[in-house]
Amino acid sequence: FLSHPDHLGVVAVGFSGGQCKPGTEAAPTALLSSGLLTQLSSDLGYTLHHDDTVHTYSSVLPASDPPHRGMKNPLSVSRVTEALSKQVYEHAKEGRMVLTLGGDHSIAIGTVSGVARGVKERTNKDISVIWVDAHADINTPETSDSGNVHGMPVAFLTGLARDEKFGWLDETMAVGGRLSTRKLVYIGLRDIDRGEKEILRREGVRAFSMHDIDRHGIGKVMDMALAHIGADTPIHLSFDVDALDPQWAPSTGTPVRGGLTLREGDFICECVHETGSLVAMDLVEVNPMLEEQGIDATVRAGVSLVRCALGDTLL
Ligand code: B3U
Ligand code: MN
Ligand code: MN
Repeated sequence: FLSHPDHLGVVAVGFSGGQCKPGTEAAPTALLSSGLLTQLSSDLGYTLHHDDTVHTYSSVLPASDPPHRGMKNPLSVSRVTEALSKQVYEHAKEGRMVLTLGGDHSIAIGTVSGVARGVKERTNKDISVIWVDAHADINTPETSDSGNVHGMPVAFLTGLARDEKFGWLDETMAVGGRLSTRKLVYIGLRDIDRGEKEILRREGVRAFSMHDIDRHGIGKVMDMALAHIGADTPIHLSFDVDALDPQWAPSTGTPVRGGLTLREGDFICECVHETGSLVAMDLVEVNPMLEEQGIDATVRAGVSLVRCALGDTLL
């Protein structure tokens, strides 16, 4: 699905307004200074398209941003994801693979809509999204207890939630940027709000929880997840580092015990790479400020996941 599979667009997003803990805005710098991009170009042979900037979108951030329908920082999230959606779209429409380094998971409103639109325009195909996360991030403003928009991106991307402050998203969806709930697969879930469970059930979303992984093993789960997506479908992998067990990724805003091992996370990424259908990856929710001891581990885990998704093989 890529006209330039060895060309990689990289967008570094220093944004943490989708949740309340400062620190995720520092993740791109931490990931980049660990040498991630050098590894992708030297070891894996990608030609990089990167502006050497960690974007903070300060020029579009509003002076005041009061809560709206319970959402915190609604206008900031909207403006940042609007700008990000355009950046990602520019890479996707050129037929490049796109890597976005977050930032909290609210930024996926920008990445998934931008990739979906770019891929649709170029290939007339709808993307599938593999959402690897401890959480389903499918709250609507009304079902959310926290008001944090990083718990809502999937609801906005699928049109289950709409808001006038996100008017740009309606326009982007109208030109191919919408995600169907049928084209969405979750892996790693273990902390779902009551309202989210109802949405997942009602919409019949394909979801593999930690229970499913314990029962079948990650190998079988990946077979089932990829079978649901089907061959010949471009895949966007949105990887929340909190899908990993806190043992492997402690430096994240809402860690939940009982998660994936690093090897299981890497395996998911390797399987997605093997399909040859990967068009974009997000790595989100790394928070280098949270746990002194865990910084190195979480950043290293993130680097490993990206390398595996982009084609680093064991042998
Ligand atoms: N479902 C909860 C918690 C949460 C979602 N995403 C993260 N945490 N990282 C909420 O706030 O919507
Ligand atoms: Mn998430
Ligand atoms: Mn999460």
